[in-house]
Amino acid sequence: GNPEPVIIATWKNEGATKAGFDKIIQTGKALDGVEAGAWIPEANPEETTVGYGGFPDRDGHVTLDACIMDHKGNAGSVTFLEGIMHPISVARAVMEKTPHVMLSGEGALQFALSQGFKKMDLLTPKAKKAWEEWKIKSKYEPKVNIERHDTIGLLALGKEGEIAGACSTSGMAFKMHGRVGDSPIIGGAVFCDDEVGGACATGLGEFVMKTLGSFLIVEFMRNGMSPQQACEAAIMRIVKRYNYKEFQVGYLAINKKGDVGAYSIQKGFNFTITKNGQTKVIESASYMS
Ligand code: SD4
Repeated sequence: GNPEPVIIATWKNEGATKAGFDKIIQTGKALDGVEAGAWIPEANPEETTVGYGGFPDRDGHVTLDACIMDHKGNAGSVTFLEGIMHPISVARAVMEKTPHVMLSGEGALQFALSQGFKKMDLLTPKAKKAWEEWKIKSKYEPKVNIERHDTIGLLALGKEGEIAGACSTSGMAFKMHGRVGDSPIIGGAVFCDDEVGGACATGLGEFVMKTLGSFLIVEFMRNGMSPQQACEAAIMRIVKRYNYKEFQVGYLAINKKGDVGAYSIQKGFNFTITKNGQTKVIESASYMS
């Protein structure tokens, strides 16, 4: 028989995994679960790294990246999108309603509006204040584990044992205008292959993009590694080649049996899992102690 439905998310995101799990119980589908999970931080103004309430770029624009992938290998993504609270659902619409994989910026916004999404101002007073304080020194320095909550990556197994993944973010705070990270990159922040499993990423997107981390993890699993071993091997790719000392990347992986793995460069990464209706936050092992 199929394994029990399970959903995992980067960081402490109990609201997201519970909402995603409930959705899987309702519709049966992993894809619905990861989308419903991403909605929670996207709509939460207190979450300063995803959707509404996300910190802006250095020019004061909240620009969103998101992607989604299903068990058939379909994928959709939006990048540099402004003014839409739920970029994950726009990414899903790109996947389901267009012949394309990725829409960007103004074109992504036009598409979203044509699909009935409503435009709104995503810059909250809290995020605006943080930006104004940042502007005094205007120094871009991505911080490790700035917050407990961060870019959300999600992976789920649905009722048929099928796999899906999603990711949603406002990107690195105070990034250059136009900067796009790993979060909308299929194979970077998310990859699923229904024969093998799935992976997702959080942290410094530049490292994830340069090593195509989630694709790499799935390929490692295809070649026989466990989800845990595959996450560790993908972190080692970064550590071997780049100056990782000040930076964080965290990976999650799941295989078709529902076994999960997690690994990060720095201490402080964790993830949330909901299965059998139970939700737990688990600390990840890390390369640096
Ligand atoms: C990015 N990976 O834009 C995202 C940001 C992130 O923890 O995950 N922050 O690079």
